[in-house]
Amino acid sequence: MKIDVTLYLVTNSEGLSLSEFLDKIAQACLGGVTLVQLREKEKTVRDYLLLARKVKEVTDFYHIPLIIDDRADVAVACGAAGVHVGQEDLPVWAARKVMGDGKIVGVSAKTAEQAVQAEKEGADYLGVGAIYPTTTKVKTVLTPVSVLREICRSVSIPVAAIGGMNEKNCGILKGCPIAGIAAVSAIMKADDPKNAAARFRERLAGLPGPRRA
Ligand code: TZP
Ligand code: MG
Repeated sequence: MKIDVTLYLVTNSEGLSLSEFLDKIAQACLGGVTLVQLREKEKTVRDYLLLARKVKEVTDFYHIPLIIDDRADVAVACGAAGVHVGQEDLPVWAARKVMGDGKIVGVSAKTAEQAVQAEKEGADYLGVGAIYPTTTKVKTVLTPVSVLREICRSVSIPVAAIGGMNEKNCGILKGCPIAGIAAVSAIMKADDPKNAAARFRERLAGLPGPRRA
């Protein structure tokens, strides 16, 4: 399955009404994000599914694939394009079994060993970070750019860098063979997410490592 992680929006609905949240996602799609992940840590699984169905209407409208964080069951139930799992979630092989072969399984990896293992088990892409400190609620530690490079060299699936990334600091990854960048705050907290995503895309176009989208 072809996956474009060039500019990967990871959502955060905190502090937003439902309509504000859906509108931010729609604006980000208009601005040029290539993939959207619904990421909710506080909701019941039932509310997560309800929200996923609403978000999917938006992403479908813009023909952008939707990935569900953590929960393969929610991903299947809402008809999402895939699921994203971390090192403490369903193992990759199990997520693949639930999702089926035609769907996307993304994985968070912090070391080359985890990356290689994830690829072996059937991951379609990797999220690697946090590259910079982040204000988004997440259990993570910083990943040096040297490790990001090592991970990119160790696998043949696309790698997206995540964590504190924005249009101004993404230059640090110039020449690094990532396939793209994932961001929460840089887009979700922008007053104009369409413009934020569009500017980010422009900066990324000037950053080519050997990209593997
Ligand atoms: N995984 C590693 S850092 C992070 C996740 C989900 C959060 C990134 O959020 P932001 O706001 O783009 O720093
Ligand atoms: Mg997770």
